[in-house]
Amino acid sequence: MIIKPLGPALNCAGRVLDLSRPRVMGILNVTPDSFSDGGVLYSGANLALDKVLHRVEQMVSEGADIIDIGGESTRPGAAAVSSQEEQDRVLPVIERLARDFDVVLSVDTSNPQLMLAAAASGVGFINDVRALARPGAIEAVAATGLPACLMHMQGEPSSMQQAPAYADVVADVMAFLTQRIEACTKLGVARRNLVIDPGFGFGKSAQHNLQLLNRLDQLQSLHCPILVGLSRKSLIGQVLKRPVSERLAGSLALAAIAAMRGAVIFRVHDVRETADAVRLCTSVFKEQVE
Ligand code: 8Y7
Repeated sequence: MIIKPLGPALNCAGRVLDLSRPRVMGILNVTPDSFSDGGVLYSGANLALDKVLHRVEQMVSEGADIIDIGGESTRPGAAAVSSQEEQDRVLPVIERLARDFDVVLSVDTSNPQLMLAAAASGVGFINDVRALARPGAIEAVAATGLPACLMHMQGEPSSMQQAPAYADVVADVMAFLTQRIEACTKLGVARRNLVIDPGFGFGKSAQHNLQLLNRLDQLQSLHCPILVGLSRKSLIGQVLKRPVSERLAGSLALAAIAAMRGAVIFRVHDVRETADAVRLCTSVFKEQVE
């Protein structure tokens, strides 16, 4: 089934992100231990700011609409970092990028203190893999007035892949997101500022991920823009038996399917290739070259 992915617009701290066409969110991990690109922006134990700036420049030139900056690895089995360490990793990068680039910055965090500090430093979007469940997170987002992504996860990264189980993964994820949307609107987050994400790979077996992707269009009934993160994920490795470095074609195929099922924001490592793939999807829906 193909459903038009036409969406509203998000006001990201004054930069308007029009969702009538798909948008690409480029991943910037300022962690020494992320799942597919851990440590590439480091020189030994220290973050190399010149590498960060070069990487962001490259993603922006390749068509990234949003840069998602994360300081806590959420790969399966990752250890938690302290709130202070997370802020020390992320805030200087946000401050510098906000000065140097004309692009929406997103902070990938579950930490309300960091949400507030990042908003004060110029981010325009909050991406929380814990769907604002930490105490004070909803209030923090409400105070910033920024759009936020609510992602579904079963369990915590340290143990989420041990035995994921659902009655019906699509129904369960939808019920969870519905409940989070209600909790957010009750505490003052505007509904138009909420984006939803089924959380591919977060407490899900390969079959759960396949069911969620094939039935992603059902999430459109929640009337929030849909964000997906499928880039290089283990689902691709499980089906194709490819290592992380050889998952580009698989990532693009899944992005195209997600676009056909109504996703509008794509969180990816490979910006240029994904932008091309989803632009072609849009051309097909619209039956128009532009
Ligand atoms: C996702 C995400 C990651 C995702 C959203 C990875 C931070 C793992 N995945 N955020 N973050 N959605 N919203 O493989 O799927 O990039 S980290």
